[in-house]
Amino acid sequence: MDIHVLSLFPDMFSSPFDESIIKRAIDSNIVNIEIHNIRDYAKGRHREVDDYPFGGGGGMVMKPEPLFGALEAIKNEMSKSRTKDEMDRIRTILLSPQGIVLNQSICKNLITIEDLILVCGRYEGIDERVIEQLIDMELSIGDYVLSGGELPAMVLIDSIIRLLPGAVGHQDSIGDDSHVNGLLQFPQYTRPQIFRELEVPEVLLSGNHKAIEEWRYQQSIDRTKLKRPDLMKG
Ligand code: 9WO
Repeated sequence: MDIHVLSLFPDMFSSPFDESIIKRAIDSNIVNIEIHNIRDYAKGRHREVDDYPFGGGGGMVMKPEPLFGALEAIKNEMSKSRTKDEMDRIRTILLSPQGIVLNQSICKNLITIEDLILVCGRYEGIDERVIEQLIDMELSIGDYVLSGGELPAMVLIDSIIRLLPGAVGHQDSIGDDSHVNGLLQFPQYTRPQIFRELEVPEVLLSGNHKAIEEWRYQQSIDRTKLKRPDLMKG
C-alpha cells in the first residue's frame, strides 16, 4: 500500500513512523509512506498557504492553489507507474471533524485500497472548493476539535498498517484485539502469578486451551455489555 500525506507540518510525522510496527512495515516495504509539505506547492515570494475568509470572521482559511497544485503533482507522478484503472482507484481522504467517524470496520475496508492520499487541514479550515473537487471521503477520529488533521492522519495510518498482512509479527494477535469481533478484549495477565496477594484467574493456568478460549470469549461478551453496550447493538 502507498500512503501520501499532505501537511503544513510534515515534521510531526517523523517520530511516530520511526517506531515499532509502523517502522517495521515501512522497512519491509509492506507500506510506503510519503509526506509532502503543502508549502512546497505555494507560489510567490511569500509562499502563502492561508488567507482571510470571504464573508469575514476570525482566523484563516487554507488557500485552494497550493492544495490543487500538490494533489495534481502527486497524482501526475503516480500516473507514471500506474494504469488508468489503478489511478481511478486512488482515494483522497480529508481528516476532518465533519467526516464519518472511523471504526475498525472502516479500517478493514481501507486496506483494500492500494493508494491513499491523506490531506491534513490547519487553521479554521480548507477552501470548500478543494473538498468538493478533490476529496473522495472525509474521516473523523472522534467528536472533538484539534489543531489540525495531522494527529488524526497518524491514527488512521497506525490503525490500517497493523491490518496489512505481515505488519504485525504474530498474526493471531490482530484477531484477538479489542473491537475486532465487535467485542472488547478479554483481560490479560502476566507473571508473577500472585502479585500483592492478587491472583491470576485459575483457568489461565489450567493448560486447558478449550476452557481458556471459552472463558476469554465470555469475558469479552460480559465486559462489552458492561463497558460498551453501544457496541452490542447491530
Ligand atoms: C471549527 C471551528 C469553529 C469555530 C471557529 C473555529 C473553528 N475551527 C474549526 C475547525 O474545525 N478547524 C479545523 C482544525 C480545520 C481543519 C483542521 N482541523 C481539525 C481537524 N481539527 N480537528 C480535526 C479532526 C480531524 C479528524 N478527526 C477529528 C478531528
